[in-house]
Formats: sequence, structure tokens, C-alpha cells
Amino acid sequence: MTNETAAKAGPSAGDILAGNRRALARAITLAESSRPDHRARAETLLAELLPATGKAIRVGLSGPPGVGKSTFIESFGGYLTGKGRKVAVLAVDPSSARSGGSILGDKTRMETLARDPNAFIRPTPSGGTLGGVARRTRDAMLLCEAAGFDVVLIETVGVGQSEVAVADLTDMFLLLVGPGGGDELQGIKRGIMELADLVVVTKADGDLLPAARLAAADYGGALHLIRPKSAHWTAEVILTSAMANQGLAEVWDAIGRHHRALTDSGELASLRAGQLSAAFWTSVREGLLGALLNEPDAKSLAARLEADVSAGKLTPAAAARLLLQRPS
Ligand SMILES: Nc1nc2c(ncn2[C@@H]2O[C@H](COP(=O)(O)OP(=O)(O)OP(=O)(O)O)[C@@H](O)[C@H]2O)c(=O)[nH]1
Ligand SMILES: [Mg+2]
Repeated sequence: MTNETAAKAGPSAGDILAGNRRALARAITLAESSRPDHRARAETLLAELLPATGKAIRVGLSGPPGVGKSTFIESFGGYLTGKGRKVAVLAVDPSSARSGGSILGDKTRMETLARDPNAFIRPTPSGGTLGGVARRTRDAMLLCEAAGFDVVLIETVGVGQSEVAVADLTDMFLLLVGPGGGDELQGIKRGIMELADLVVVTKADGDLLPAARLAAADYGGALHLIRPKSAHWTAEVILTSAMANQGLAEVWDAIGRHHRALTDSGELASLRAGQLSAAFWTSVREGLLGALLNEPDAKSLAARLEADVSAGKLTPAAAARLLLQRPS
């Protein structure tokens, strides 16, 4: 086959299963595309690859801007590949203002990991609905699993809803926090603390070490006040320094214990089953909405109704009924 016909044929399931990185990258591009023919090809591929997915440990990771996420992933990813693991890093960034820039920044901050043959770094393009971003990230995760990556790290910037979307894709959620403690703790939404299975205090080195220890105690205290997310796991706080490569083994050990506890209790299976049915209904909702707004005049009617609702002239429920029951 010439290169050109190979390109036309697109990535094959066999290539991806064999761990061919180019095929993996191209399959993810297909899954991200908005073109219906690309989507159809991606869906065929995913259907074929589905039996080879699900074996990775799926870890979500978030934290406020500048907390050290990229540096942590660079060190931790390198630690894992050093242990013979294959690590995929997916970055979710739904805020369009930060797209591109942060991704380019990350590629340079994750320079070593980006060159590691046992690591694969891929940003998920922002834009569209959060449900759409989550769908593309799930597809990318499944493709990485089929290609043999056995740890998937999904990073998101700690600014709100995206953490929830990432927690809905993963087995475990790591919240990265800085050595600031108290003050920073105030800024972290309670709902996000509730998602955390592990609180990773970053930059616990040099002059920052005493502050990092205090921060760890603060977060430990805060976790005590939160209702446990799981019956089989109690959230832990771990001090790390990505720069000094410290605390990485402890984080990996905690991830392993968490994974065993959830697997043995059956909680992991039910967690993933629940995530899948939720993703199914999200796709149904988005599909219905897309179909509705594709119908002639529906968009303009929706815009008029929305304006009336905003102006207090109509209740939201009545407006929705007018849109759904409009004469065609
Ligand atoms: N002392 C110390 N500084 C660190 C450590 N990890 C990261 N930093 C510094 O913290 C700053 C932010 O690190 P990043 O890894 O870019 O943080 P981030 O969370 O990815 O930032 P955004 O992507 O902008 O949200 C950089 O100046 C790093 O050098 C660490 O382990 N120790
Ligand atoms: Mg970063």
C-alpha cells in the first residue's frame, strides 16, 4: 500500500492494537472531528476496539492555576514509565480562552515526558459543550487504552465544572493544592474537595516545606468534615515535590491501594457502569437538541423564546413547551 492509500484508508484497529502512535493520534483526530464521515469512522474503530479497552487505571487530576500540575505530570509520568508503565496524558481545557496557549506551554513544560516512548500526551480540543468535550476525551481515553496505555491521566484546570466532567470519566480524582494552605483552601469549592480521593500538596521542598506541612494538616482537617465519597476508601493527603521527585512513590502507592479497594469491593465496576449510562444519556440529550435546532426556524424561535424568558415575559417551562410543540 502506498502512503497515500494508507492515509485514505485511515488508522486501522490492528495498527492501534499494535501500539502504533501515529495511528493512535490519527484515530483521536477522527474522534474529535465534527465531520459526520469522520465520526462514523471513529465509531466503527471504537466498536472494534472496545474489547481491548477498560484495563487502564484512569486518574483525573486538577488544581488551581499555577499549582504545579504540568510539573507534577512530567515527574510522575516519568516515574511511572520508569516502572515500566505506559502513560497517556489527556488534557481537558473547556475554557476556550486558555486553549492553544496552555497546551503549547504544557508541551514545553512536559518536555521529557513528551519525548518518552512510553508516554503519550494529547490535549483535547476545547470548544462546544462540556458534554462534547467529555465525549471526545472518553473516546481518546478508550483509544489510548486499546493502544496499550495502562495508566491514563486526565488533567483539567481547576476552575469549576470541568473537574466534575473529568471525575465522571475516571476511577480516581487527585486534587493538587499548593503549600498556601488556609487561604487557598477557602478558594477551593467544597464540591471539588468532595470529589478528591487524594489531595496532593505540591512544592513541598526548600523554603516551602514548612508551609507545605501546615497546608497538609489544613487539608487533612478539611477532609474530615466531608462525607466520604466511597465506602471503601478514605481520602488521603500526600506531600510531594515534583522538582525533587519526592512523594511520587507514595502517590502511586495510594493510587494502587485505591484501585484494589474499589476493584475488590465491586465499587469500580459499578462506578464505571454508572459513568457509561450517564454518558449515554448525555449523548442522547445532545443528539436530540442538535436534531431539534437543525430543523428549519427552530433556532430563531428558540432565540425569541429565550429573550422572552430572560425578559420575564414567559416562564422557562412554558417557553420550552412552545418550542417543543411548535407546529412544523
Ligand atoms: N519549588 C517548587 N516549585 C514548583 C514545583 N512544581 C512546580 N513548581 C513551580 O510552580 C510554577 C507552576 O508550575 P506548573 O507546573 O506550570 O503549574 P500548572 O498547575 O501546570 O499551571 P497552569 O497550567 O498554568 O495552571 C512553575 O514556576 C514551577 O516551576 C515543585 O515541586 N517545587
Ligand atoms: Mg499546566
